[in-house]
Amino acid sequence: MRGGMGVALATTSLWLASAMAAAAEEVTFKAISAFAEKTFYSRGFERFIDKVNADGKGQVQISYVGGPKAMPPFEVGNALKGGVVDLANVTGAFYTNVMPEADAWKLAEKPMAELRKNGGYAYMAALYDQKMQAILLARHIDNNPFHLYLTKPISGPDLTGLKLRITPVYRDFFQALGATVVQTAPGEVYTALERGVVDGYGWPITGIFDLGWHEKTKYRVDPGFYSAEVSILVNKNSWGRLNERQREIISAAAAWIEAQAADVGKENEADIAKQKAAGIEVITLGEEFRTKAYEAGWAGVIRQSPEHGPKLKALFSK
Ligand code: 173
Repeated sequence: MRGGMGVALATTSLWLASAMAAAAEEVTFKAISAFAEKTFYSRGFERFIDKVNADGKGQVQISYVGGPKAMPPFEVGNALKGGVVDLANVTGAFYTNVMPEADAWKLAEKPMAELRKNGGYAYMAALYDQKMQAILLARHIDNNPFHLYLTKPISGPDLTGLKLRITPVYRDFFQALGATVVQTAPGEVYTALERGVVDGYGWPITGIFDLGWHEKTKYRVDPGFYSAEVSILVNKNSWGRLNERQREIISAAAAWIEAQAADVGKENEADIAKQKAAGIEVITLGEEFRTKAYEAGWAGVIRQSPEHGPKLKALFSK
């Protein structure tokens, strides 16, 4: 009896001690998205967060501070690099100030699974390590072409006289076709269209309904070009604070969400139908529109990064 009680007490205190150790070990990461909460480009990140928070109880948790209301999108890269946030959901075009090469993801014509094998991912990982103090955990958006959307029609691949909203994604291409460009965060596109400050904008095939742009959009230009990239990055020092088990929880959620990039094609089709139903007309240009996009895109990456651009082109192109 007494012995049994002693064992029970010892067991209880052991349990208490390990519970306390686990509680003390639990790490909470702060996460930000460069895209508005609950919109298309944040959703994969939000699913990743939910999974980590479910699988990581007592180990690692993610506190999501939200989207551009919490931080301007073009500042997310610097915040991640400096450890102001531990995790970020962001596209390369938003942090070319820190790492110009990041915008080259859009030009990859191979899936991430292949780039993780052929050295393409490893080449970029070294640049993330040096320039961003970061690790790219998962690319959850791929297979998602960009398009030019307009309020006025065009009759060919000549954008002379048009003022277009851009990010670094589209700059070299639209300028090569003669456009005047103005960079804005996604949050400013609606007002720019409403006020007639721009005649159109670059954006991927999905998501124009999220912020109401369909109301102001009359035409979509086909074909699409490149493949939009949105990825989850982690600060290197933050990653260094995790133990093996905590890293495994995050890595498993990252692999799970990266595998879902293959499903983006279904979302593309859904938005194409939705755009049609909204009365957005399609202006179809020849395949040389797309060819020109890649030429201008790679020329831009190589100009920004003469050292790494050509190597990335060799690793990323078909
Ligand atoms: O147009 C943009 O803001 C942009 O660069 C982008 C990149 C990836 C996904 C969505 C938008």
